[in-house]
Amino acid sequence: MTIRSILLHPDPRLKKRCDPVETIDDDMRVLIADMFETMYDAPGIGLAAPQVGILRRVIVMDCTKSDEEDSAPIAMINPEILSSSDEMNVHEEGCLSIPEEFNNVERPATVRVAYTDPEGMRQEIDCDGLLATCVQHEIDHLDGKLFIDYLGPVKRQMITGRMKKRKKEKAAARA
Ligand code: K1U
Ligand code: ZN
Repeated sequence: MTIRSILLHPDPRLKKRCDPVETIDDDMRVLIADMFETMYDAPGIGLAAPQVGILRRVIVMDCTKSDEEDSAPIAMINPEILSSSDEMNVHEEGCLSIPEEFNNVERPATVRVAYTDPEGMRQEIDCDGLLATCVQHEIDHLDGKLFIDYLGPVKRQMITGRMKKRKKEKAAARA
């Protein structure tokens, strides 16, 4: 398994709508294993394929809160939100492509999601709490949407400005 590089905002690949997965082959199984490795290493509770530069509809998540709880890794291929609650929930969100920036985002409190699992079986689950927030954040990545797109233009531009500066500093440190 390989830890892949995570793209940092702003990057045009993070703004693209991803294509559906047509076949679950060995390359797809390697991608999913690498995405889990990359997410746990970061560390994060979710990761979408475009964040590692692969423009396909694949996400991984593990919203287990502490080491005491059993881990609950979930990989979703071609996930779709079937229904969303009218009730909304505000949760502080972060993003591995926008490190060190956190903001409250309002989203439906519960969602029903259909997806194909890595064994090729179509599944449906009801998500609430942190899992509901995380799955909506990850599916947004597949549609080229970032959590900062829910913020006002001033906050969004401030975060993008800080990220541009940090990316320049990182590139200069590597040179
Ligand atoms: O998609 C991503 O960029 C991953 C992101 C997922 C997410 C976090 C919070 C709300 C919605 C979606 C992250 O994992 S950011 C890192 C993070 O939240 C975290 C890291 C370590 C322990 C606990 C949380
Ligand atoms: Zn993210």
